[in-house]
Amino acid sequence: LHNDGLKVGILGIPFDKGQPRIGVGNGPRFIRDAGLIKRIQSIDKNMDIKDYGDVSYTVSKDVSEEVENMREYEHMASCCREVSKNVAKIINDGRICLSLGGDHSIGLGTVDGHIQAKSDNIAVLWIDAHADLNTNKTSATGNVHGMPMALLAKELSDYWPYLPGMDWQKPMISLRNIAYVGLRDVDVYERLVIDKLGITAFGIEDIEKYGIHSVINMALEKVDPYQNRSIHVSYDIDSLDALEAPSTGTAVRGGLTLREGIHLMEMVANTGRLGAIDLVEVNPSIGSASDVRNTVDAAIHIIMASLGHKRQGLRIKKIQEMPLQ
Ligand code: EXY
Ligand code: MN
Ligand code: MN
Ligand code: MN
Repeated sequence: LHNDGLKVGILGIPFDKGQPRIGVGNGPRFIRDAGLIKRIQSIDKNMDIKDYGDVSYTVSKDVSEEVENMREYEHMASCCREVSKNVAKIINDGRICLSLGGDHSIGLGTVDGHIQAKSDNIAVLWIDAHADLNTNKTSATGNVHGMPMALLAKELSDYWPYLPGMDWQKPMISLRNIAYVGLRDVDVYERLVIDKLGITAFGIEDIEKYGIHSVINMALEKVDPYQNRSIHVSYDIDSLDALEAPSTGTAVRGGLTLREGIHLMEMVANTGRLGAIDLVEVNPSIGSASDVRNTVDAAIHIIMASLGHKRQGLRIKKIQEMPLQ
């Protein structure tokens, strides 16, 4: 079979302090132990896959101040700084960066690293039941996994207080280059910001109305109109229906089917411009053993679709490649 030259770098981010439930830090281990690398390799034996291991961090002194209504702020800020460096390095190594969460607060670091490596020229698809668009002023929970989009958005930078130890996090992304897909649990201030700033947002009712295929075409058209940006897919497993992916901290019924999740990733893969994927919020401490198996397996299907797995089977290009002669 042909070698399309795909190079992939895997980064584990066992971070769980962006939300209150234990277990989500074990996401990377469970996803790897379910045979992630073997299954990705099965897509194409010539694919070049490198596992960069897990990110570790220490809370440095310059981040030790507390920020109002941001739980474990200093951990998130310190971890994301390391995440950003690692993601930038993997992309600069010429690889698609696959980050395994961890809770979604790590999206601040992964998107930042991608921005650094591609000098701003990226587009983000945030696939999620939630908008993750609260500031510390609007959040009802203080959980920082509900805030990464608001931290990344250029247009919201005036709505934050000084954030100690976050000076690395620059430049930021314009909301013009992000689109949401799968929203169905949006807080009142998040809705206000989406409407006021005109953020491209496809809720689950839009998927109902237009179908996932048109929704992704519309989303890509908006965030990457000239088809020249490096695409970042930040995939929160809770975008899937709670029956498909039960082992996650903020599950919401009535979500995407796995088929829709796979199809949207196949579409992104077909652009040839995928630069980074995050797969976050898999929590192996929630639900039964079979819930965990189903959730981890769903995550791996989503990842495989993004890296070129074809449900129809791979088409052999040249007759000389036929093994049966
Ligand atoms: N909007 C709620 C909050 O800010 O606490 C819930 C956020 C859940 C965020 C998750 C995983 O995508
Ligand atoms: Mn603390
Ligand atoms: Mn999220
Ligand atoms: Mn979510």
